[in-house]
Amino acid sequence: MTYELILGDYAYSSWSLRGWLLFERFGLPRQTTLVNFKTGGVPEQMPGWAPAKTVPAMRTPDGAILGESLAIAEELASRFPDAGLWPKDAKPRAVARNLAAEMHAGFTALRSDCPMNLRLGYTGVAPSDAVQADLRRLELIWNHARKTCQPDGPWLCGDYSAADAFYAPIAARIAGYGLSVSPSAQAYVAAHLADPAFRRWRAMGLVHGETLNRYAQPHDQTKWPAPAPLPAKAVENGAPENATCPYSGKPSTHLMQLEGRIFGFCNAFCRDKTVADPEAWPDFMALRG
Ligand SMILES: N[C@@H](CCC(=O)N[C@@H](CS)C(=O)NCC(=O)O)C(=O)O
Repeated sequence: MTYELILGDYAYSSWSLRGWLLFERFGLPRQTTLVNFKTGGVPEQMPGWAPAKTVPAMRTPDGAILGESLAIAEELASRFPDAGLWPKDAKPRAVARNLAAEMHAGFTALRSDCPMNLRLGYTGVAPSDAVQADLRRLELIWNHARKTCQPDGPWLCGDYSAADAFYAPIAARIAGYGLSVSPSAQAYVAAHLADPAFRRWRAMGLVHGETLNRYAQPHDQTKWPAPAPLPAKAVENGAPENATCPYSGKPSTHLMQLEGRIFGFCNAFCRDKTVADPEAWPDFMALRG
């Protein structure tokens, strides 16, 4: 028995992104299933997960069900004390916990006016006063965290922690809606957009699931505001240089072309998520050399 994780749509489910990052970013084992945001209600698609009724939800090997992402973070930190979900030192750990808790409880204007959509960016967005107040609050608490924790790198409290996982979808909203923030907040947003784990999630969101009109916003659309991925494409014919899929070890059946070379994968999803952003996938990049 391992940990089970149930998630929503990669492109639109910001809470699912948080739950997934808590596992993916800290190398934790899990078996993942997805609900389909197009075909019906979330609770109806989670029979057997009660009392959880939203995604993400986690079932522990001993059968506890957690439907709150903050509780998932705390429980994983208790059960995997060496994984580094929270900073080791007491003071940055306290700051990180407070950041995650404030995210879990707040920023309702930003969350409701700017729903996460990893498939596109918007331009010319005029944020409401309430969204601007949320942005000012983010600047304040992010700056406070940096001042208190003095991190060497881009993350808020030292090494990447659960607090950063909680703010990854906020970074995606700031970037995706082109919201104006200070240079230091912009650098934090850019760190999330460049983070390979975030990029893996987004790559899956580009190729799995459909565009859902209910998330469409009345703004002009633009490209996702991050550097373009390596120019890969799916191809039908060719001789792959790898006989087996870099992810599963199964025979190569689905082909991708990159930089004049042909690579093989064991199924369309493995191929297409790699086409979407080759550099996000360490096992593929090791193959590419
Ligand atoms: N409190 C939950 C919130 C999760 C949540 O609202 N998830 C959304 C998807 S992003 C959901 O499942 N919505 C479906 C619904 O409310 O029926 C958490 O911390 O994880």
